[in-house]
Amino acid sequence: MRLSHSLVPTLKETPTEAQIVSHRLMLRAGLVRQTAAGIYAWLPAGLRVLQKVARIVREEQDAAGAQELLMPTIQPAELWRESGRYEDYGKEMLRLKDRHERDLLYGPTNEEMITDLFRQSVRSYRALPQILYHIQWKFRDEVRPRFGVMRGREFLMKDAYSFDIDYAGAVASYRRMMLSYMRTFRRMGLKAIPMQAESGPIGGNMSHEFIILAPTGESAVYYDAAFEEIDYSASGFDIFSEADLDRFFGLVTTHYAATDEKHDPAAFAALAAGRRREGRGIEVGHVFYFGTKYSTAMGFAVAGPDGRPVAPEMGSYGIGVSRLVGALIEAFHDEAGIIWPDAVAPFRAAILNLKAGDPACERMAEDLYGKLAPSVLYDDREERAGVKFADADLMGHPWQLIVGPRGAARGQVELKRRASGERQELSLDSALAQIV
Ligand code: 5CA
Repeated sequence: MRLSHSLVPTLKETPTEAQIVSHRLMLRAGLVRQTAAGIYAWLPAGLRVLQKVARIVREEQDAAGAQELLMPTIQPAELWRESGRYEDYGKEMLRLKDRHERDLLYGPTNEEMITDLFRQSVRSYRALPQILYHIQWKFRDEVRPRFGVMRGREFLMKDAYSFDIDYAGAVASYRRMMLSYMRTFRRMGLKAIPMQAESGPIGGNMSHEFIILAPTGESAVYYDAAFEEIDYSASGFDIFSEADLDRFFGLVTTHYAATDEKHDPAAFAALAAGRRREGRGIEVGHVFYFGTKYSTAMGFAVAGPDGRPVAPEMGSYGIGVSRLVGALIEAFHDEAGIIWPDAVAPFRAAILNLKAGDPACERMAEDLYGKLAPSVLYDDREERAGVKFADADLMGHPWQLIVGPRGAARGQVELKRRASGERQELSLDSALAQIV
């Protein structure tokens, strides 16, 4: 992308409405703009991050054997009347009427709809187990939308749903999704800790939240230092082996970790003093096992091995895809701006032409752009070098290719790594070789 002709409205000043660093930086770096309370437009650079996050989520869901589908955002009220949640969900649900006065709603989640899709065509236990997921916009009319995309009203979620014939199968699906989540967050450079959690309006009796540590997080969290030391997503677990899933689940659940809602001060106090950690965290994922709650309420049964009807055991598994963009910035920034991990950066690198109009600089910058487009941002604006440096740091590109008149005369470019600040003078070829 050429910055001179792009909608990347960076801001020098700190917007006053933003209380936390990720919200400030998302506005300042021109990633999003609010269009109504808790509702955001994703501008081109922001959308690229959102899509990279979604792609990692998708790849790890696929690797765990889940199938992608796409359910609509608008749902008929009848489905929710069957489960009893139409009334229960209260004011958080956005209710609509169509021209025929039929009750519709903008989906806050999809348990009812996926159960309905299953009951229409799955008749036998032989078709189970299955896990389905989609990445779709949700709407929850939050009382207090805040912190930008972190607690929005419209937000992008990955939600998956598992169907098993018995409890043992449901537990295996639940653990498989947990391992897949650890791998998903790890690939983004994040360390997520699974913590026991309340299941709230989704229901069920087994639930874990995946928490990223950050001082601005909405939940108070208590955990064993073991989570800082061990990488539980480490390869070595076969995600399709039940024995491996048991071993993984045993490992992550032996150590204490809970949000304030489930905190057990006595169990926490029993940890050695040096191992007790208290902090705050952001919930980036949440998994639930709720058994036959929806299948029973909605009259969904399959023929079991002995021919008798069995209500499938279900679970649901959410990841806050748009919230993750904010959480990533909370985890990766400094005073100058965002420091994107390579895996989710909107652009692999930025090319900064420090002297627009200078023929040698133009030639070199265009040459680099020709070789790297479309994965880089070319700052070809007629701006002072200081402005370009500041915006590149603010936007957080992992690499900066700095083209100035002295270097260009010698065929050299300066390569800066955003995370470390390290700079090197290199030939074009060596610079290109480093950033791939
Ligand atoms: N049906 C279940 C799992 S699919 C469900 O809806 N779970 S949830 O309510 O916990 O939401 C899943 C994830 O969506 C949360 O962990 C969080 O990361 C994200 N999320 C929830 N509410 C919001 C919101 N208002 N703004 C941004 N992200 C949100």
